[in-house]
Amino acid sequence: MRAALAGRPPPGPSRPEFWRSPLRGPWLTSVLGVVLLVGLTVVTGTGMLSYAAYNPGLGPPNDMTPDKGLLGFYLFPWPTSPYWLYRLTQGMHVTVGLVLIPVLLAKLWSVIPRLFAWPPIRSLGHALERISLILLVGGALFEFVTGVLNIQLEYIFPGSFYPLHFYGAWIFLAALVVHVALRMGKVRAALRGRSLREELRTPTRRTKPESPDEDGLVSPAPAAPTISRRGALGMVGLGSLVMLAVTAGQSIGGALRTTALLAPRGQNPGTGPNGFQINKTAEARGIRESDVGPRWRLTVRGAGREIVLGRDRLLTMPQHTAHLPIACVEGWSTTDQEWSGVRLADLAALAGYDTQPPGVLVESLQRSGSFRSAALRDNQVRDPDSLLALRVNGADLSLDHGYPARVIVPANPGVHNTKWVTTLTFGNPADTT
Ligand SMILES: Nc1nc2c(c(=O)[nH]1)N[C@H]1C(S)=C(S)[C@@H](COP(=O)(O)O)O[C@H]1N2
Ligand SMILES: [Mo]
Repeated sequence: MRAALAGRPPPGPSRPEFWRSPLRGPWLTSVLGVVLLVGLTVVTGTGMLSYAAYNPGLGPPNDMTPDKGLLGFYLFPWPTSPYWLYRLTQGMHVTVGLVLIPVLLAKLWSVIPRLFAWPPIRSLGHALERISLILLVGGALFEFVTGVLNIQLEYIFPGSFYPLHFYGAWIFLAALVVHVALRMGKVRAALRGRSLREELRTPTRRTKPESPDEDGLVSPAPAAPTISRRGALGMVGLGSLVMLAVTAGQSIGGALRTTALLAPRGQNPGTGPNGFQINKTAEARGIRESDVGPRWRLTVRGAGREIVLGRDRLLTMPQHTAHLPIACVEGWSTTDQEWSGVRLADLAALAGYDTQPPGVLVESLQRSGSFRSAALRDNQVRDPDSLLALRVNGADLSLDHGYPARVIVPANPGVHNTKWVTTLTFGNPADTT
């Protein structure tokens, strides 16, 4: 049995001569691997920050992964300054992730003969290595696919995006650490074996296969080259540049917004004071005109007190102005908008917390669906730029931007800037961070 398995592989992709590209080899794989490693470090780091930005330590409704255990080891109170922090980190997470797609595909192409290696399992060590590769490749594909689906289509898969993308990331990361540790030596040797500069000067007609390698990446029966390594790397780079060009505008904004052809929220959010991106419209969230008319009231609860205010009353309180962006987990963000309204700290004072206000649970009119409420930490309530906004860019909030009142907090993920607010409950929720 063993001899049969170890013998000649069945016809098809398990035969080394099936794979004929003269470009495949340890050098090309290593170059793509290094680019991917640098990029994925950025994507992973900003992804971990994105998770921390939700302040999951505040418990429900923020925490969508209550069973995270030790995986939350690095969580820290998300700051409110610099106010553009989440705009930057999440813009990078999504943009760099999308830009890496061509590199990831090229890297997988470069190692595909190994997927069919024969015999499939040679030893226990080999079996373990292959399992780690399944977790690595599967984890990478899973993270890219869930990420892209979340920004393009939103939550079409069963369950919530957050736990899937979060736990998937840890599986992927563990497999990546193993992979890098196992391959670092080979990568070094492969990169030393050929000069990048030389390779970038080599045209197709002078392109030669790499020398045979023990991993079987180099074809034993290479076809004549139809493209140079320079050309192949150039195509991947061009693919990444195109991804960058059609997405980065959604985070950078201004005139570039019109170039963000792949951006899910459209390139033209309209004009006027309320002419900036809308995530969920009032209609989509089932907000009724009657809910937000003259009968709308804000309930502020605190240390044994409960106050009910109308919008007119809120407008007679000291109004404060802050220039802040909306930055969504989906990667898009707005440029700074001029919000004005009542400071959250002033509302906390109404509720009995004159100094050092605690955190707050914010609830909206929205009856169901995600993001109808969010918890903010004490540092977020205390920031003088944290507002219950009533107006934006000199006009009343539009219904879609959260009229009669919405939260806006510096560096806060968009999803926690709750629209159509009805209740603020001050007090520190169980903080397990
Ligand atoms: N009540 C409520 N608030 C909400 C949402 C929601 O669906 N319901 N969406 C959030 C998300 S995901 C984002 S990115 C911001 C977007 O704010 P905007 O639509 O005013 O740009 O609002 C947040 N506030
Ligand atoms: Mo969002």
